[in-house]
Amino acid sequence: MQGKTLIIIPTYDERDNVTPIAEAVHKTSPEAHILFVDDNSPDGTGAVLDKMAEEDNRIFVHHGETKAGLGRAYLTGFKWGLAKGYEYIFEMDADGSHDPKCVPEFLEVAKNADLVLGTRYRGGIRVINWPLNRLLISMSAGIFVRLITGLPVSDPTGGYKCFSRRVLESIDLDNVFSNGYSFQIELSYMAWMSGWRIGEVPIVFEDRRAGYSKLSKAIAREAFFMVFRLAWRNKFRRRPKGKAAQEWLSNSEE
Ligand SMILES: Nc1nc2c(ncn2[C@@H]2O[C@H](COP(=O)(O)OP(=O)(O)O)[C@@H](O)[C@H]2O)c(=O)[nH]1
Ligand SMILES: [Mg+2]
Repeated sequence: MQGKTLIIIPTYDERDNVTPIAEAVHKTSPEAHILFVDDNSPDGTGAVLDKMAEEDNRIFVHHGETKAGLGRAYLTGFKWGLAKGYEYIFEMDADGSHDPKCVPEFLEVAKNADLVLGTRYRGGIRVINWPLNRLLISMSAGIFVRLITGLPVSDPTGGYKCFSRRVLESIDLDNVFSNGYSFQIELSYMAWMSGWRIGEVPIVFEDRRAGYSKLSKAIAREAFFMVFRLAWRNKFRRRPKGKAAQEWLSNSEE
């Protein structure tokens, strides 16, 4: 199963993180392939990645020209992964906040779900080393998203997730409009609205130890407005249409 798995890791100034993250992935998922999508990082991450890809045929690199945002990096990665025929396509941060040890667990849950989300907040709060205000914003964002859109997940802004290829094939990737935290919300929302089953895996999220965060207040603001835009696009209907809704309801009762 792992042989069909691709893990996409977007990078911007992550020179000291890329080697440890690839090693950690391959320690527990030796057959998984990794695609790094680097946006011409000023710190030279791209050159480190080229060397890694040269030495390990499970590692691939895509070089973007300029910093275009997390969402754009993932869309590039998704298209690459679909074209190469991978069955499971993951999103994972480069900075160690998403523990690669959980990959096999995501794949296990993916046997009965189409999209699997890592969750920091179901059954407790598992966030290490975040200032309280950041935690509160993140948790309130989750409640807000659920209220406005109906998306029934416990951590909609999380960025550790596993898509089955059928989910990505069903989404019009050229029409995804958001780029930061709302990119995560938008994709999960579109998958749910299409009637795909969503599973969750509890994860422990630890703030990065090396490098700096690239996600800003402007990106959080973007997410706030995008939630309304998404809901508006579906006329504020808070559940999938017709047959899809019934399937979802019967699954959620399991
Ligand atoms: N390719 C690319 N990667 C990005 C960009 N912005 C952020 N990233 C990567 O996305 C991941 C998450 O970003 P991070 O700064 O850790 O966000 P935070 O965890 O919310 O503080 C990291 O692997 C970053 O290197 C971007 O514009 N382009
Ligand atoms: Mg981070």
